[in-house]
Amino acid sequence: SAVAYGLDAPFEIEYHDAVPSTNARARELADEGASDVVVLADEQTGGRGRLDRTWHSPSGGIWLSVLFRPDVPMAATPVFTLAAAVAVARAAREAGVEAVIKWPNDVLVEVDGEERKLVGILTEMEGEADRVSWVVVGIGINANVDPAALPSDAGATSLSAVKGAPVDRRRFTQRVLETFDTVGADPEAVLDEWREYASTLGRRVRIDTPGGDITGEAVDIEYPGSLVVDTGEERVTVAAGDCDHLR
Ligand code: BTX
Repeated sequence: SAVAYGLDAPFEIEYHDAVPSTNARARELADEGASDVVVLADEQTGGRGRLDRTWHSPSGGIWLSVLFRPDVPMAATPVFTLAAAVAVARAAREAGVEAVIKWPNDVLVEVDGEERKLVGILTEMEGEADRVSWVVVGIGINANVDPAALPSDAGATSLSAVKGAPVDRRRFTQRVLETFDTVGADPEAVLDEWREYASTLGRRVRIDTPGGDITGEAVDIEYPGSLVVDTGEERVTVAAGDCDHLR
């Protein structure tokens, strides 16, 4: 429970020393009818990224999934993923790590002139187009993790590596959950704070979308999380895709 973990969080906490995947466990709880639960683990033995990729989750990280049942249509859910990125970026900044957000939800920090990944976010949901049944937002934070324990080609780093000292995981987790809970309920506030931390806006980007590549200047983010790109000829609104910063 939240009390057992020493967290005064707006959700009930189910803590595991080790679990295959907090997202998988949260989905199980969703199938049992639960809501407003956070599954939290010190280590994941089968952590997952998008498209069934592996998410390395050694002991010392903050691996968590928030299960909730918002009264929103499917199309509104990207804003929760942005809210998670905002919550972690804010907590990192409070802890002295200048985190930035790359569209849509990569939380990065610059190390030796290169943007390195601190966090991965995986949102899953079920329900009808006009109303979701549940949403699970999985947040993987490389907190007190040796980057050598992470895949070398992933361009990863950790809070402890950037700070040169471990972070207080309990406090960090609490701040992330508080911000997610408060900001996440207000889409305009999410977009405003996202703009404040964004490293993508004002940059030249190339986005690999199902309909082909789009290249141009990223000028804004729009509800529920689309990037507005000025291609020189027109402004296009991109809902999803892999984004590269070109300069
Ligand atoms: P993604 O598909 O964007 O990123 C996955 C890729 O990131 C991998 O292919 C690998 O290259 C790289 N990678 C793997 N582990 C790490 C790491 N620890 N740090 C940085 N880079 C890494 C991003 O997927 C979504 C990840 C969500 C993880 C959370 S943890 C809690 C919850 N439970 C669960 O199983 N997944 C989520």
